[in-house]
Amino acid sequence: MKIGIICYPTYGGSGVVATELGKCLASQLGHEVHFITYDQPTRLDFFDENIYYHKVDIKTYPLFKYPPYELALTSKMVEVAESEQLDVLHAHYAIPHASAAYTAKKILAKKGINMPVVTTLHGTDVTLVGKDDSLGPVVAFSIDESDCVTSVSESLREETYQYFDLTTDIKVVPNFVDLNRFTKHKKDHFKKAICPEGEKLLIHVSNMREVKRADDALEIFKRVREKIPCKLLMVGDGPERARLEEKCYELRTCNDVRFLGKLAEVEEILSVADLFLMPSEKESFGLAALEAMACEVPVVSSNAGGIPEVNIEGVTGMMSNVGDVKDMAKNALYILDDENLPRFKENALKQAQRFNIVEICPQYEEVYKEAIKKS
Ligand code: GMT
Repeated sequence: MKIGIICYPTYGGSGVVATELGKCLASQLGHEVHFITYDQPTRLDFFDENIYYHKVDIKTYPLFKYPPYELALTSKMVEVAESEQLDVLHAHYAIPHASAAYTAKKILAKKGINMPVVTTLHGTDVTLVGKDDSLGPVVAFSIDESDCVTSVSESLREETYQYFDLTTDIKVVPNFVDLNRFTKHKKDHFKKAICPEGEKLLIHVSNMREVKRADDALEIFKRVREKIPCKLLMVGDGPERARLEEKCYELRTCNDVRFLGKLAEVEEILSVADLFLMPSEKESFGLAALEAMACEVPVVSSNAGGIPEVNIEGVTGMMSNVGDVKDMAKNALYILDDENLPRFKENALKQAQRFNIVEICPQYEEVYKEAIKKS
């Protein structure tokens, strides 16, 4: 198949899932994959004969207070679909990709080209941004008009039906992890450098937006540090980062907290961590937690959204209500106890193996076939 993938090229979840899926479809399953986006996707930094990247060129003009990205994207989809003779367009994250794909489909139909559209819902495109009145009607319409719709968790599927009055069937295709890349790497020298006295190492990885409640990670760490020697790594970057760094000074923990920014090879640092913190307000799936688990790191998290589908209570980690940092700290101390840690680590890996990309990727292949048949 020739597959067009429309996604955000950023470090965050939906872009990562779209890129890893495209890589797998091309390298493992022999499809031709065309990424259509405004920048080189973060994890697409190599050559593969079956992978193409088409950059959306956004024109500015003094009249435009807001450059018309959606129109430029739609035009690029039409151009690529026609010139590369695509079989299917796969929009990752509904806004504005699903509505752009809908318009592209209509334009292509006028040219006598049938173009099936698959939309994958990732989370905030429904639960935060999508349900807002300013976008809701278009988001609901374009989801309903897609030939096939998938969501990354059961919880997101349910929430989507709660928020929108839809007639379409949403199929759950869970997120996945590349177990060849996300595996425990031998990086003992990292651990020695970060935790010279054998301290326990906690880690938080996110795009540091408000919804991640990274403050809570700092609060949990403060409480854990009162009981056992430990260090915290804060990985990623985002609008909250400067404030979070300030907060470490307020909490008087900055000697033991390091902000590392965005890391291209996050699996290397995950490999030396003992516990992953995901206190999110909302989380449709929690890909960052899954990647940590694949590196044998158990998870202390909130029980928001789809997290319970990934982090199994008392098995791969523990969960608390959103904002209950006291309970999360208690759970962290329980897991970090040398009596318990090896069991949690082992279980985390076993659970991650259930989300092996090699098994999940063909599920998307089936969705494409269904969309082609339907349209
Ligand atoms: O979490 C974010 O802010 C990024 C966002 C995205 O779309 O890039 O992540 C969402 O999609 C990920 C991949 O499907 C999921 O693992 C995340 O749970 C989801 N985030 C939220 O629902 C807040």
